[in-house]
Amino acid sequence: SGPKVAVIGVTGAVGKEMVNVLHDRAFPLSELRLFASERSAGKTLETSYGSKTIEAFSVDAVAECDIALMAVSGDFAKEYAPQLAAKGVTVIDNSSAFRYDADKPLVIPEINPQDVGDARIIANPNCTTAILAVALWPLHQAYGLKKVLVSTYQAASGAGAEGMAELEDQARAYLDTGVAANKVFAHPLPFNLIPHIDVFQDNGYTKEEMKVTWESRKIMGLPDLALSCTAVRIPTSRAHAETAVIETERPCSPDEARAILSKAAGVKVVDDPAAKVYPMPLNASGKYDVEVGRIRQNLVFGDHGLEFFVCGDQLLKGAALNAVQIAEVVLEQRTVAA
Ligand code: 2RA
Repeated sequence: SGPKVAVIGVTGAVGKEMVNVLHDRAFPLSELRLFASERSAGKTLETSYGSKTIEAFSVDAVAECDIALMAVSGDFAKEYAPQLAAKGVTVIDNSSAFRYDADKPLVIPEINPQDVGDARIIANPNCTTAILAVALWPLHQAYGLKKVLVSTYQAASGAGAEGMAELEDQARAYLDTGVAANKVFAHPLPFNLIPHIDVFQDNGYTKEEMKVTWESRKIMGLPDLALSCTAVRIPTSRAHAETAVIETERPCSPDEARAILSKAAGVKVVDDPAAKVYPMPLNASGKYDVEVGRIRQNLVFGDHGLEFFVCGDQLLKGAALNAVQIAEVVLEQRTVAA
């Protein structure tokens, strides 16, 4: 009686995690179908649901399902998500294709589940935005956000399974030969960092950086929020880290902020610097909650400012988990299965 669910792009890093998360959260599906390109069709994938055969994507085949989780390129999503929606499928899309369309909700369930409404296409945010916003939102509710300055330290997984593989291959090659050839990233990543993610815009920011501004505004319903970001790729595997400095409308304190964040959904406070306890990508990997620590009064904004460090699994809260949480919201809000 539960919905039939399709995962499209199941051979990618995010697609695989979508299947794991559906199973781990016991999503009440009646059938799970896995789709990828012709190249992977017919292959068997070992999943938490057992061995499953991958099907070639076609609109007609996916239209037999009620919900489709898409982990594909923006171009693919632009072409096919509307066709699936027209056939009654609820599409949750991980690409950036629809995030900025005024008539398509962009949702983080801890923040704006009400925006799902009766939309047939729901956009999943960029990983960097999701990990940041889930920590910013409770602080906004308590203090009112005035300005936000963000710096990111982003894992190789943001560039997909190929990015993770390139980091490992390059690290080995670099140690063996002193040379690391790069294909996925603009430069060698091991023992380096690259202040360049996605394409440069006319204003000097990269698209990745602008995504954090545009998406945070839309999700939190703060169209004029002053937020800027510098996004940097670093040689970690699958958890993004970010520093945020916030200026607040009302006075704030680190102790109170810690108490607020400890009660916030999707957030775990990890903050005992004296014991060397703070968020780190290795510890945040594989976790659903984003970890927040190094919470302190910001030196520039004084009692109207805080500074903190947040780490979150790029493939989970940054992608697959948030997508499955949106599907859960859809089920709470409407009947999707016949
Ligand atoms: C990255 N934000 O880390 C991108 C992936 N969505 O490259």
